[in-house]
Amino acid sequence: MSDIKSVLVENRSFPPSREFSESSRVASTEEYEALYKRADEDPEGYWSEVASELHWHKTWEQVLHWELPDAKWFVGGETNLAYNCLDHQITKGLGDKTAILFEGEPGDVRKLSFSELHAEVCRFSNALLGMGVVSGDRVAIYLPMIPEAAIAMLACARIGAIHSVIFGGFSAGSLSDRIADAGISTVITADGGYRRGSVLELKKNVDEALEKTPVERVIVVQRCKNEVNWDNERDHWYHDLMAAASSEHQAPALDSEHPLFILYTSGTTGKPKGILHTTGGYMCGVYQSTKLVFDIKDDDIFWCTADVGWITGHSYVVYGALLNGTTTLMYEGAPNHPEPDRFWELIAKHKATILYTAPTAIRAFMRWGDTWPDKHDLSSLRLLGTVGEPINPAAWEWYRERIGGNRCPIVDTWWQTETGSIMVSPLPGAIATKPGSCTRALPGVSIKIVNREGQPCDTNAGGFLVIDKPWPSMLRTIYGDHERFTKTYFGEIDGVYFAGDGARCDEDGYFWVMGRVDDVINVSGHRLSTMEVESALVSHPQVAEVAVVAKPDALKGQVIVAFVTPMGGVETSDALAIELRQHVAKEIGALARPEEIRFADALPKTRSGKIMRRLLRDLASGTKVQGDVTTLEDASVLSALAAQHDEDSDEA
Ligand code: 7RM
Repeated sequence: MSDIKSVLVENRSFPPSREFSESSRVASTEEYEALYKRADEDPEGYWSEVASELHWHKTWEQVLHWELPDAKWFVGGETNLAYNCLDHQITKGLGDKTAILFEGEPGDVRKLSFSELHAEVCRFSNALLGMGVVSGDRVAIYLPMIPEAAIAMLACARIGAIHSVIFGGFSAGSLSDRIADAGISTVITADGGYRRGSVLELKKNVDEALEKTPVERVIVVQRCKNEVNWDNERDHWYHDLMAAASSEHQAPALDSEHPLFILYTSGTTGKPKGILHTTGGYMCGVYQSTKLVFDIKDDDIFWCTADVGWITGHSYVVYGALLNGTTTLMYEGAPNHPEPDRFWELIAKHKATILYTAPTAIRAFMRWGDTWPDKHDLSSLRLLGTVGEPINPAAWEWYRERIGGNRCPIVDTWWQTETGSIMVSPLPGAIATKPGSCTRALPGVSIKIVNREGQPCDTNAGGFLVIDKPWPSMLRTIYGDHERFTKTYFGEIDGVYFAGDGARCDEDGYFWVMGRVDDVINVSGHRLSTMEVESALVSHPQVAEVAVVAKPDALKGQVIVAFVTPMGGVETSDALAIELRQHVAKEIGALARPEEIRFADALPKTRSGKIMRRLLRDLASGTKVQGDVTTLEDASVLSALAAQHDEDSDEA
């Protein structure tokens, strides 16, 4: 882990302004504090009360079994997440209520009530079972943001198959790596998906991926009537399977610790980690956090704009909303198609009450100008949320004013793929907000800022964000690599979960997250590892060595700058730089494409041969190279790189 100081930036602090939300569930700071205290003193009591609000086929015998780093929640309990999302809601009388409100990029709208969604999920559960998919099988879902993505997830959860959703923007290569790592038996995909007016060739990527890593079966949803290649032995149309399947299915009782899903996320190495979540604890975490943070009301239309390929889509587009009997709005396409007001049009048209999105999107909207949101009636909104990266106060204020009409509280939610659900966030109506701070920990969640030795940091002093008590929705392992799990999360600071973020806690007990302290970078709210991008670049035949660093960016938070030493005899050119950028997009996906390629005859290294990334970071961001360079092996390398940069900036 790198030095914490490198990520600390000065943050302006605004005087607390109380956010009002009429009759909010937790109605005051005092109430929040009492609830927090109660949960902190007796976490098991608190979480068992939460769990009691859900349906269990069999009640647990023990709330928590904790043997660091291994947690088991609701031991001996049996439940079914899909049952809780569907059957249980129907029992409560919500059968006719809209569960999924979908709009495709071309403008097609579909509404599925809880009863209709239940029938679809049962049908697909039967279809999967009929093909031989059994409990514990791993199923990859590589779909656009269409209702079938939620149906596929819920059907897997219902029969106990472990889903692994792979974001549609990932390349065939990334798909293949994940299929191999998870031992996938079945892939669910589509003939295509709409994005910015064109068709994403999902099935084609799957075909390419499966050349390297074959699976037993592929199920294809017809979305675009796009022509696709077909393997009669392996490929099945979703609509054929559904037409033949019964809509009756009894949800089986699954052990509380039954594996629910694997979701890949970037770590410090080149190989993404398969984060494994289990059933009962994850269910309680997402249920309760949705309810408290978004202060869910019966008539909410909840729009979380994340793709289901990310944890935010899992926990808040699908599971958290449905567990609360809430209507979830799903949109397939780009925010600026056909015009930059698509989001505002959607909100006005569908009367969305909650908008939950990423700071990078907010900054893009700001850039596109106020005229776009101003054209639409956004008065249905009552609450705004952000997630994925720290939000800069200017974006926060714009969001509050232009989108929320100075009326809607903003919940800045800190959490991770690994935490499963929101850990730190204001509760609307109960916690005053400060732009840029995710404020305070949710009840039942214990966050500390500590130094490397695990000692608490002073007020406002930067340190490492850790979680010092187990929580229900915590990851249980890295799939297939429990040792890496233990080392990554519990091996850095003794006895606590290490999140990999630097943060400080202010005089009011508010948390300010500064960013990653490891080699994970955050481009537009998406996690990438520098090594992952480096491996992609060195796989190009003309590349000898490469170092990838992040550079701060006003729109995307961070962008990727790659320092590349070409193979001997290779002529560097703009064309080669373009080709290398393309190569990364092809190897990983467009989200990993470097913003900038800088060629260098050599990279700055220490005498022991370590690349001095700190220097490269300074070079990339155009700040003067700071600190000690006495260990630099060949100082001429640095001056050559610096000179190159000066030339670059002269051009600009
Ligand atoms: C939900 C999600 C996790 C990393 C995390 C942070 C950063 C997320 C915030 C944030 C500041 C926030 N999962 N992060 N939310 N930083 N304020 N509200 O994003 O696994 O993809 O990323 O994202 O660095 O460690 S994730």
